[in-house]
Amino acid sequence: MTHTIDTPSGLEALGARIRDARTITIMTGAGVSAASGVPTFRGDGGLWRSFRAEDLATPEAFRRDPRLVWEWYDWRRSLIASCRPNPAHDVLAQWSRRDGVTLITQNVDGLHELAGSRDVIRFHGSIWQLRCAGGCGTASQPWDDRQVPLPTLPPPCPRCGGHARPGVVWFGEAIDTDVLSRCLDATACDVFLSVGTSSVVHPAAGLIARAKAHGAYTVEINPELTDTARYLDLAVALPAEQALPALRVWEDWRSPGGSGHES
Ligand code: BV8
Repeated sequence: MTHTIDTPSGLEALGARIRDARTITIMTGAGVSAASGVPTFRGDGGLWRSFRAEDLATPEAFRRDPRLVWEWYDWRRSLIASCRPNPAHDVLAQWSRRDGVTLITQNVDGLHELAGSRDVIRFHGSIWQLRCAGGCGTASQPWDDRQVPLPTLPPPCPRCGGHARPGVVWFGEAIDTDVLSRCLDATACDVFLSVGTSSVVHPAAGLIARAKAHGAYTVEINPELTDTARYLDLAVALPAEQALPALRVWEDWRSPGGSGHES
């Protein structure tokens, strides 16, 4: 039976449970960056030119019209470049300094790293990385490119001159095997928090069920209840930027200065 909390004042017990946990795994989605101004995928106003992510974030769309797909990514990169971490990112950056904490994100925006989180497991890659679309030998070695806007669309692969592609995982593409293995291992934890995700996209959406099967205490932080309700011990129906600071898990929580936010 899922217990629901919808006011910050009811979070003490969860804060204490997290403080006392030996291992904590957090998986975040687009909702954690919403307060930073990064549009979510399936929320209002989150879509671009009425396209759906599922229509553009695919190898087929890229093969059909690489320029259109790159216009979408270049637009997102330009938008994200002006976004800063919010208190949700800042609190998770503080937590990630503790032993036993694993942070997995489905987001490709890099805001967890900007807030100071270390060793972020990027389940779907990074919008700030490119890799050769032609597999000229650099196919598995992405490179960083933070230019906004990009000077040429599609950008060229510096090695073969063919098209580069965004260093993200598209629909129909497999998750990196090492990344997936680390995430599956991390579901064997005391507390699993799913923060700001609609839990629609697999295999990421399946991690909470595995954590539950491992005996983890499972929590969702999302103003909307998602389909994972059947795996939840606790639903926190609050925005992440309110709920995470309100947990006051480690009283010495201070914004690490990366984003200047107070709780
Ligand atoms: C694969 C990178 C196999 C690109 C992304 C099983 C069942 C059903 C379907 C499948 C399945 N297995 C596979 C599939 C197919 C597919 C899939 O899941 N389709 C879905 C749409 C049905 N999955 C795949 O294709 C995956 N690959 O399975 O490969 C394979 C195996 C071997 C060999 C070959 C192939 C790959 C999927 C990866 C897709 N790439 N992103 C890019 O970003 O451009 S997914 C994309 O969606 C983003 O990464 C995003 O993170 C992710 C999930 O979305 P959310 O983060 O949840 O965002 P959303 O807008 O949906 O929700 C936001 C939530 O936040 C809402 O609930 C809202 O209420 C909440 N919120 C809002 N504000 C706040 C908040 N919460 C807290 N605080 C707030 N302030």
